[in-house]
Amino acid sequence: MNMFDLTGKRALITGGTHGLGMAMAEGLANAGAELVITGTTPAKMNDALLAYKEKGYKASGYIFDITDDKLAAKKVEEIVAEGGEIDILVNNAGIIKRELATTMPVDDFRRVIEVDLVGAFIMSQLIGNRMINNGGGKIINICSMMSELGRNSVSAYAAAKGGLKMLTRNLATEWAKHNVQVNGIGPGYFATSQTAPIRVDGHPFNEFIINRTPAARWGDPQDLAGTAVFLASKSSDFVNGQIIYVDGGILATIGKPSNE
Ligand code: GCO
Ligand code: CA
Repeated sequence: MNMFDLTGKRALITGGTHGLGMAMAEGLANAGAELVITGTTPAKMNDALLAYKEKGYKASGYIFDITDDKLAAKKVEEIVAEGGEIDILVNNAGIIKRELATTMPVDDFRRVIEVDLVGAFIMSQLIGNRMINNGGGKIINICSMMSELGRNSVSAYAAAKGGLKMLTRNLATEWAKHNVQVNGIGPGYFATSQTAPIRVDGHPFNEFIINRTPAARWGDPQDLAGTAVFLASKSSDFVNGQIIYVDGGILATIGKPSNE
């Protein structure tokens, strides 16, 4: 018996049209899962569905804003009616605004909390209730280094991702007895479009991250797939409320001077 087999499972990945969401979706699909992707940009969705199809995965896409709870409720009904219940939910959709706290517009702060934290709650409530009725399920919240650490200019994102870590523990507390495992993945610094502006060659942040990461490199989105499969599979049936940091060792160390 393959302890990581996801055949017959349906996985919904929010923001699964690109980046880390896409890499995790592909990992789940390689393990046998059928994909349901949400996004907010039709053009990106078309490209993503084409890419999934080319790789031979079964995937469908739905465009909606996860922070609109009434709309999200309708969409989840539609998703289930069209293809069946969701066994695995990956709360991956997220945004970031980089601005020092002294000048961060309050509306930007609110929006980041809405998408990265409230959106994950809305989707967890909608699908978690169904999982409880169906006898179980898996919820994976995509956290961050900023679930643990601060950094100049990301106050809203850190507040949201720290909140998402605690939401993970709280949902695990309430739902473990219903056989719904709620856990998180905390990616370190990965090469995605989100980090593109700070990853350019010669940018001081690029060197800083490579020096700050014991593995001495940016993460490749593929580095997340196995952890996602583990947390989506029966191998993690007694794992509840954990955040697995996939960070090349960042959280293990205080770091080192730039000349070492
Ligand atoms: C930043 C980065 C991070 C990463 C990631 C780290 O500006 O510091 O964008 O926030 O995206 O979440 O774990
Ligand atoms: Ca099924």
